[in-house]
Amino acid sequence: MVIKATTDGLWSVSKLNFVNNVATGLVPGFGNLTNEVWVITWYASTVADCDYTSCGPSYPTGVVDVEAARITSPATLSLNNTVLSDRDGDGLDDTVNINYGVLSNAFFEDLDVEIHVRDTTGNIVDSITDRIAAGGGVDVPGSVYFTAPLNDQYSFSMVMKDMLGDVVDTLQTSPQVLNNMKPVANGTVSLNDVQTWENIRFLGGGFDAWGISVDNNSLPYLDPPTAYAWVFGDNGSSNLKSPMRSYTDVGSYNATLRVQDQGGSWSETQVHSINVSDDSQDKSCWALSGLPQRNRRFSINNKRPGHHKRWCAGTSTNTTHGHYK
Ligand SMILES: [Ca+2]
Ligand SMILES: [Ca+2]
Repeated sequence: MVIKATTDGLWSVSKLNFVNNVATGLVPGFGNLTNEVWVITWYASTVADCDYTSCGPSYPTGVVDVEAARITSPATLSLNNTVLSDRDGDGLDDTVNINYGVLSNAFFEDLDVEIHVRDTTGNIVDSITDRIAAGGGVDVPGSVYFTAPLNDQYSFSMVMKDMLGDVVDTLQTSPQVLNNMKPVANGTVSLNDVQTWENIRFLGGGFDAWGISVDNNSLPYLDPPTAYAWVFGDNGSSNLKSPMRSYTDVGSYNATLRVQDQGGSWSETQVHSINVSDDSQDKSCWALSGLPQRNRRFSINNKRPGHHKRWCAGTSTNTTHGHYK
């Protein structure tokens, strides 16, 4: 779109905004600031339409409809309501849904609503821009969701701009008290079925979701945990992210992981079942059965310094087990 300014006669070019084959442009002060407007368009012809030798009776044609309407007053922004909710179910509200409306008397126009979230100290903690198509004097609803990263009060300032980047309206909400939402523990273990003294890697993982979004079901930030708490079920524990360790005794254990977020909240407990067994005696005895008779007396499994040594002796069908003290 090319427009001519009234005062100095200079031409300026602005791109049209295309949505679903409809292009819109905004002309400032037509008949006042601007006195001439051209829209340049072209027909995207294929070679089959005309290859310069066999164009048929005529060149291909296209039709462009141009509609123009005056925007007699700038679009307005209104706050409909704010709805608090508790995503993590701890009884404390951690999320706010801000519902607003955009009213435009233009035939049609696109408007960018910038929303900034500020904490108690006035720092911007997150921002988003929501493009709203409005017009015809119909109030168009907009909606954003914000989930808090910390226990704090948050206020929301909204700035609506037209396609020329000019501010047409602003809005400010009252502060909303929000609580930190719990992080989620999401660790893994390298082995669930192990032998005694066999090392297991406990891989710590998780995320802390927060931020502003136009979609209720997806938050923009998934921060890594700030702390990890592993409890292994055998009186052992670790605050490392990914500890390596083993179990000394046969049994079934529930290793659990909790993670902490930047706001100091701990996640729900994630459980990993570990089954610890010891079939080393059978293995060594089966191995023995293939040896010559004179060597089949016994084998020793040296488990670790200071621990009982196991022995077994015999054949595959007749074995004896015992412990050296
Ligand atoms: Ca909550
Ligand atoms: Ca959190």
